[in-house]
Amino acid sequence: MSRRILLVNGPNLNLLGTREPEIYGEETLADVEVLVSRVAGDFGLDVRAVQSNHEGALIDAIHAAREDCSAIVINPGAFTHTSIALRDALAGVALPVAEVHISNVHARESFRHRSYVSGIAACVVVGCGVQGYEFAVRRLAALIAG
Ligand code: CA2
Repeated sequence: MSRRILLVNGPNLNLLGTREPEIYGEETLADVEVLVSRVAGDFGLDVRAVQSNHEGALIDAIHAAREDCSAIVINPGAFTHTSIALRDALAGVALPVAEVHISNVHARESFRHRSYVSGIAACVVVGCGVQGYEFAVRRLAALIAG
């Protein structure tokens, strides 16, 4: 079995740490990728990190994970609330998925309360800041270990 996790960050998450620190904190996307790689490394897992502002590019990256990944950590950004195509891609690759949201989406606008991804996710981490990515990796590592 592959010892790799795919880390996917969706639209606008390339801006992490540059604006809205009161909602998303001060850490950058690069900080998140370092954190995820470090935690995954503790479990003997490596990480392929992808960020895109384009729905199709995210779907292509998810499809490619079938070849060489054993789990997916994804913050789908605003596509969480809109994209059946992203959900279908995640369901289609049949890998365990951890859905992460840095902010507590349930304490925000009602349009952020619905997730098309949660129904096919192995776990959902919401409102824990970027530490949520760490929790997601730990949970997936446990699931992969069986
Ligand atoms: O809380 C999360 O992680 C979200 O997935 C972030 C998305 C938002 O649309 C979801 O409802 C919840 C937005 C990401 C935008 O990130 C930015 C970070 C800094 C500055 C501007 C945008």
